[in-house]
This record gives sequence, C-alpha cells and structure tokens, in this order.
Amino acid sequence: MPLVKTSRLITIERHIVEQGAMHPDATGEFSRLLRDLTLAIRILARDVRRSGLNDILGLTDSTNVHGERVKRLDIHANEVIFRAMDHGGHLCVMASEESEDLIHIPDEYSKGKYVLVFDPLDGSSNIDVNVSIGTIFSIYKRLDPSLTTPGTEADCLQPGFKQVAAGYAMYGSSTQLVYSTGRGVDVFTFDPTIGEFLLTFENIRIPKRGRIYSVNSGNSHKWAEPVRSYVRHLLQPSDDGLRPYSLRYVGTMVADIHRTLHYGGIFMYPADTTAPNGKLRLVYEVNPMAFLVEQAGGKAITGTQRVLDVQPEALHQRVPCFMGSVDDVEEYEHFLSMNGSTT
Ligand code: AHM
Ligand code: MG
Repeated sequence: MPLVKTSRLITIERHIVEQGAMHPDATGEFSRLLRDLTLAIRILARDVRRSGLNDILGLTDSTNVHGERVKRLDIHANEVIFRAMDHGGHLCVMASEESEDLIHIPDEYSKGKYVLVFDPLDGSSNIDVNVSIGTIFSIYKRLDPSLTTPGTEADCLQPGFKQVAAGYAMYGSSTQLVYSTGRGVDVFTFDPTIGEFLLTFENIRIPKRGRIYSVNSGNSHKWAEPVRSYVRHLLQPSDDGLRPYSLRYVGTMVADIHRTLHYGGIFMYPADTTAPNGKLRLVYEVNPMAFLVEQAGGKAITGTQRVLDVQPEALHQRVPCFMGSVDDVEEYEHFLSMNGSTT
C-alpha cells in the first residue's frame, strides 16, 4: 500500500517546526525559510486559481483591475517567490528557471546559510489551458559558512545528493505541497477556507513497479534505439498481465511525477537527436524530483548515472532523465545494457 493517509490534523507550519525539533542543533532558520516559501506558494495558488480572470477583468487587454500591467504568470511567479524570500535572512543566493543569472539577496538584507533554486511555474505550455501546473524548489546549504559574503554560482551548482530539502507545489484540482527534508516524502493539501496546508499523506512510498509510462512519444522518431525498444516492450502484452502499460503524459513534470509517486511506473525525458541532453533542467527540475523519487523509495537516472550524483556545470544545464518505480527504471537499464548503449 503506497499511500499512508494520515488521521493527524496537522498544518504544514507545525510539521516543519516538529521536523526542525528533531535536529538537536537546529536554529529554526530552516523552519522559517520553509514558512516563507509556503507563503509564496499560498499566494501563487491563489493567483493560479484566478489566472483565467486577470485578462478578462483588466480594463485593457494588458491591464488588470488595479491598473497594473498583467504579467505572464510564470514571470509573476518568479517575482512572488523572490519577494517572499529575499528579506528573510535565511538565503545567500537564489537561482530560477526564469532568471538567466544568479538572483542575489539585496544588499540591505542579511544573508543566511541556505541556497534556493526553483522553477517558479513548471508546465508553461499548460498555463493557458487550465491544466495542472506547479512550482518546483530545492534547498542547499551554502558552501562557505561565512554569512557576510554573497552566495555564488558554485553554491547553486552542488550535486543533487547535497539537497537538504526539495519539493513541489501542484496547482491541480486542489493545491498540494509535496516535500522532503531527507526523511521520506509528505503530502499537504491546501484548504482555501482556512488558508492552511494540512498533512494528507505521510511518508508516501512509490510502488516497486507500476503499469504506467510517461513520455512525449511525439519525439520517438528521434530517440536512441534502447529507449525505442524499451517503449515497444512496454506496449507488448505479457502473459502475466503486467503489460501493456498505459501511457499518461500531462506535459507538466510536476503532475507527471506526482502521479508517478502515487501510482508508480516510469517518467522519462530522454535525449534525442535534436536535444542531446533532453529538455529538462538539472538544477531546478530534475534534481528536486529525483530527490523526492528516491526519498519515496524509487530510482532516478540520467541513463549513464544516478541523477543525484551529476556534478552540475551550468545553472540551466539540461539532462536526460528516467525516474520512478525501482523495477521499471531497472528494466530500462536492462535495455540499455542489452543495446550496449548508455544514452
Ligand atoms: P517548462 O519549465 O518551460 O514548463 O518546461 C518543462 C516542462 C515539463 O514540465 C514537462 O515535463 C516538459 O516540459 C514537457 O515538454 P514537452 O512539451 O517537450 O513534452
Ligand atoms: Mg519547468
């Protein structure tokens, strides 16, 4: 049974504080960081809910009721997260999918020991059509323990196994926040009537094998042979009834990984002939998701190595990824080895 639904009535704030209390040397800084981040997510949950209305309510096609220019939702999300996180004194630097360079903490605010990387609104192709989108984040400790200097690019380019926390918010039929501090994965659901995230599932475990694969099959003509033969295999009926697999692909990584965490199976964004490293970004998309998948008992690889062991070389670097149920990912690895290929 992968889902352990909790009967405890507990808010995310309380949960964060309780988890912090488990660390004898905790100063509370990390709890405050997460509290600020959940504020940003609450605001974004509200804004996403109203996103179809902004343009309609605007006096002109680019102005909202407050006389402000209506921004694209992903740019807006980037700004909301920055404004929630820049002044708390917990962070030394940030990086985002929507910002080409590092995001520094303004001079007037003190610097903290943590680093935040994020994708403010994942699933951009789905924003305008009311399909689930999300926010992905990952937190590291800064490399230089001195708190007086700004954070650096190296702080944001730490390998994924050094994450101290990672998670995502999914703005779906409800808003859920899924996160891990390295002690399993917990799921919180937002109750808009009380403005709180409530613990819904504790320590979710991804099934050892699933029956769903998730990939953009429109790219299949460009995949390497191991990926093609693996997907052909998944579609081949088997005597034990485990195959054929069903295909599910939302096109929002947050939603596809969310389903994979609950139902199992495999999510893939492989390399192809026009995208030699796939599409997804290592630092703020693939690493946080790989951390969650591993924390839920699953597996995440690039095709050549464990995702969390990759040493990032650039903020916006892409990497192929295959993640989900252990048996499914290992079956894909078997196809790789049969083909003598590692792509
Ligand atoms: P985005 O960050 O611009 O939204 O791009 C990332 C998204 C992922 O959420 C999703 O898995 C993938 O792009 C879908 O890409 P494609 O449309 O090529 O299948
Ligand atoms: Mg994204």
